[in-house]
Amino acid sequence: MNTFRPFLLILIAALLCSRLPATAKPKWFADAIWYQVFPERFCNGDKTNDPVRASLKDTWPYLIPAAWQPSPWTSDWYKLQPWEQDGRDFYVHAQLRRYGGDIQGILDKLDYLKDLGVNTLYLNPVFESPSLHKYGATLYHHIDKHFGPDPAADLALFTTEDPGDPATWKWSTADKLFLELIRQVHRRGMRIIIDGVFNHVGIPFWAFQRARKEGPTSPFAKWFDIHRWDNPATVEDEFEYRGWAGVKGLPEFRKDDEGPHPEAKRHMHAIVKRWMDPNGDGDPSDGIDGWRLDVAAEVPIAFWHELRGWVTEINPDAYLTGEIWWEDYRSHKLKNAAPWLANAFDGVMNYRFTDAVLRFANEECKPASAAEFLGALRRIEDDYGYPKVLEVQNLLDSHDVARLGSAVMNPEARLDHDANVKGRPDYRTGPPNREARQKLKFMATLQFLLPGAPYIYYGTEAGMWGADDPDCRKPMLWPEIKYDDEAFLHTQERRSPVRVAFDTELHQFYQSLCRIRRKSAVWRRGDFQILFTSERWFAFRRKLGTEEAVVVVNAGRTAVGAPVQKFLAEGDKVQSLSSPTHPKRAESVAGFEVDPWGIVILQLK
Ligand SMILES: [Ca+2]
Ligand SMILES: [Ca+2]
Ligand SMILES: [Ca+2]
Ligand SMILES: [Ca+2]
Repeated sequence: MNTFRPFLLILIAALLCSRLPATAKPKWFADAIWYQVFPERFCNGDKTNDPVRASLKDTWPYLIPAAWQPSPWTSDWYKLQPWEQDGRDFYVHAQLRRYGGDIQGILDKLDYLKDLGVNTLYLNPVFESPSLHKYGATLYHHIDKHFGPDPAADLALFTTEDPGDPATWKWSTADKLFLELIRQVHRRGMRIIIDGVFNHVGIPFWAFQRARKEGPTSPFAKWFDIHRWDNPATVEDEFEYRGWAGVKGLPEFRKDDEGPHPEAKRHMHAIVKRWMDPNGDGDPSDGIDGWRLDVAAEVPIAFWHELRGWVTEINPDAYLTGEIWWEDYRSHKLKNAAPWLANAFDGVMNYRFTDAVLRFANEECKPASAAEFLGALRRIEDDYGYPKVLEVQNLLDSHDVARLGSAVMNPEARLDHDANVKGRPDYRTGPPNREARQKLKFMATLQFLLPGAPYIYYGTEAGMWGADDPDCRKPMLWPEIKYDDEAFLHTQERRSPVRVAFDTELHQFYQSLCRIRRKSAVWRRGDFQILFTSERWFAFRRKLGTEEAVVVVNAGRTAVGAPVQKFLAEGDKVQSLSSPTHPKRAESVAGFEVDPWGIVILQLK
């Protein structure tokens, strides 16, 4: 207890306050341990269905080298493939790369996920689309043919339907395998949600193509914002329309205050029904358990209220979460998602949490103090209320930001900023060093012990690293696969190659976090009470009924003594759970030290 300073206690006793009044009961959302799967990059379970050159048509960067081939799963990320040696930048080719991940791969790895300890999957878009990320759909009513077992048969099936008439829709081989995935997920007591991209589509989207072909009188012309039509008498294509964020590859739906055109909405309603109750018998157990709604802040909220109604009618237990993040990118201001949480969504991708954790634990130049960190958490809680603050997705990385394994090596870069290697050639793109690794574990532990549902981006538990998109979308590391060293940087060779392999130790660490979270509802549903704060350390209590746990968090560079006994009643027994960041067992209640970047959990009996 050499670093314990009693005067701190006096200073901070005033900060004691109880949070989370129990007024409403949280739903299963509070018990979720999320795992995000980026399907093209998670697991190639079927080598016979891998994308072919023709499937890349009509998506950026359009020009596909004749020698194009799928990329080897195990290849060095920045090393150019033979077909990429045409002088164009790595980041052009990166959008043309396909690695062959598919639904069979996810099925094959469900037991891996179960064993890791997660229980809810979020899949990036899975519908038919020419892009690697599938944010620009061709069809909403079919799973991408290269995610399923028979792409040729599926392509043939598409031509037998009228995409505008749900009565003609059939189930493709990819669709059927996806329904099997839902079954297998549910059989394991897990849940699954998918990306709903209802703001924009891809160039080949059936209604967009019909509008283009049929001209201004097409019934689909009013679905989109078409500024100018092609003049058939001229050689050039005069067709002009609005794309999402100015991106022509992603035609945007025309919207008024109520959202997209009523006929487009009718189509979307049919899509929601198809995937939430596939056999249409009124029992949603064969369907997905919810949606993650892309660029949600860019669609009028009235549409989300309407979609909420559709979803609730099919499955009142379904989870809706929105991608709601920047209010002002330049000033690092994130949106308060309260308006959407009021009666549209159940949760949000809680990037406010990400930002708060990174500022407190990752930033080195001017890190947020413990009080500032807790203040940021308090604001989230005040804005979202109880029980929603337990039900939001507390992520530390995703397909849109640098991986946590890289964030810790680049503490000067804030969330979603300065992590783009093209703009920041000095960004460190190698594995975390020892101290960075400790910080990673520290942040992950906070993520699992604080209010809100923890969320693992695929591969972060396996030790993956990577800068902002697309470098955060490398093929997943699997223990049974041998990978090439990373011998290249974005524009040159590395001085010394780095080894790439599944990180068993980190994986076990994440397993232990999942176990702690699952074992006791106190982490999932308990009150949150701050016990004391100092500049770089703090302690909090989680309490649910008679169960209590005290957590001491030290983000400093020196060990701290922690006077936890002050907050225990006479006769309380304290037991140290396996504390991943703290090697010592807390044997004595009277005093112990918390290591630098250490977190100690005491469970009160
Ligand atoms: Ca495949
Ligand atoms: Ca023309
Ligand atoms: Ca059903
Ligand atoms: Ca980004």
